[in-house]
Amino acid sequence: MVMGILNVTPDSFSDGGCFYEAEQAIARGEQLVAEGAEFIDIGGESTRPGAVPVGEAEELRRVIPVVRALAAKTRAVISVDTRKAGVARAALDAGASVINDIEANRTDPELWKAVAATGAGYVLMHMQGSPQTMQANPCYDDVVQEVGSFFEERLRRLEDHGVHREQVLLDPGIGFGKTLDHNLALLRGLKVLSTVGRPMLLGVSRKSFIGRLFDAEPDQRGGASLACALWAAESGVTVFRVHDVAMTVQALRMREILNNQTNTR
Ligand code: PT1
Repeated sequence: MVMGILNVTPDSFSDGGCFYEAEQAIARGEQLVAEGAEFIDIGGESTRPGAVPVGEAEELRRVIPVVRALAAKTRAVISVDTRKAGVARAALDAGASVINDIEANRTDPELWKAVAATGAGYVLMHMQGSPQTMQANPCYDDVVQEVGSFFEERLRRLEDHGVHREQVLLDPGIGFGKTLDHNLALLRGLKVLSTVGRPMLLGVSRKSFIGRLFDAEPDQRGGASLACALWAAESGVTVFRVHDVAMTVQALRMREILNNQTNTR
C-alpha cells in the first residue's frame, strides 16, 4: 500500500510550501488518492533534519481542517504525522484513524493514551535524538539489532499503556539519527526487522542519503526512491510513505504482476 505525503507546512523540504493553504492541501490530498494512495499522511510540523519545531496551536490550525475535509471527501485512511498528544486527539476526533509518531522514543505517554482510547492505528518509528540534533553524530554498534530491540521494548511499553501490537506498524526511521551507512544497513536489514512480527512502513522518498549517493537535489531522487521501495517490498515492507504516488503504485503493481505470473489486475 502507498501512503501519500501531504505536508501542510510552509517550510516543507521538497514541496516548497506550495500546499500551505488548507484548500490547496485538500486538493493535493484528493489528487494523491486519485493516484492510488490508500493512506494520506498529513503533517503540520516538518521533522526533517534541522527543522524548527511548531507550537500546538499552529499545528492544530494547519492540520485539523485538512484532516476533516479529506476524511469526509475520500476513502483513504487518514494518518496524522504528529508528536503532540493534543494534535493526535483532535485529529482522531476529526476523522483520522492512524497516528504516525516519529517520536516513539517519547517519555510522555499522553499520546499513547489517545491511541489506546480510540483503538487507532499507530506507526512506531525509530529515531535517535530529535530532529534538531539527530544528524550531529549518529552512533550505533549494530544499527539493525538496536532498532529491532527498540521495537520489541516499545511494543511491550505500548501494551502497558493499552496500545495492542495489532494496532502497530513498525518503521526504522530512515534519516532520523542515521548516517548514510546506517540507512543502507537498515535497508539491507529489513528482513531481520520483519521478524519482530508486525507490518512495516518505510519512508525513503527523496531523502538526503540518496542525495549523498548521487549528488542529486530532492526532485532528482525519484529513481533511487523507487528502487528502494521495490527493494523494501522484497524484504516484506507493505506500506510505502512517498511523494510520487502514481509512479510508486505502478512500480509495485508491476512487481506484483511479475511475481504472480499474471498479466491482469
Ligand atoms: C518516515 C518519515 C515520517 N519521514 C514516518 N514518518 C519524514 N513514519 C516525516 C533527509 O535525510 O520516514 N517515516 N515523517 C520526513 N523526515 C525526513 C528525514 C526527511 C530525513 C528528510 C530527511 O533528507
